[in-house]
Amino acid sequence: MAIERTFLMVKPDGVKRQVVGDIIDRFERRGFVMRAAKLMNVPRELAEKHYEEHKEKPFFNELVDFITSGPVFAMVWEGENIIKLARVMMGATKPEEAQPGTIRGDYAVTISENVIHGSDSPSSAEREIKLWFNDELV
Ligand code: RTP
Ligand code: MG
Repeated sequence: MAIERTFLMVKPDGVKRQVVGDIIDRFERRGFVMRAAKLMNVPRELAEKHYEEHKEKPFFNELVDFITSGPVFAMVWEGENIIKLARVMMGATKPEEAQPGTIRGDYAVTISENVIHGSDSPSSAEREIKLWFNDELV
């Protein structure tokens, strides 16, 4: 298994609830390495590009409204098999399927305000890292 990079983002609800430190701690304890990070307000155009795979879904506007509603903490993390393992650490999208011990299972009870985003495949990771960090990568 090769060393991978993934894009993770603490969503506005997670930043407001001050769980950024806990989330960083979980990934550091697992042995992953942070390669880039920034606290930022999300321009609507960036949010729409980020979630473009969902643009025909009924929840798209609500999703973009939510992601642009307050600062997010965007990050690039690196490690062995991190794309899949980060998704496991995040927990399922549906709150009733998010296991206790996962980030969403510990913090989220709704499908819309679910604390964290993580790339879902190598191609998404590559696209999202370029989209959010462009030339800023360390
Ligand atoms: P994310 O992209 O944010 O990491 O979440 P995900 O992969 O677990 O889920 P995805 O299917 O990509 O959906 C993106 C976000 O859209 C919201 N959603 N709402 N109302 C609904 O049925 C619904 N379905 C999805 C969620 O907030 C999800 O994180
Ligand atoms: Mg997704």
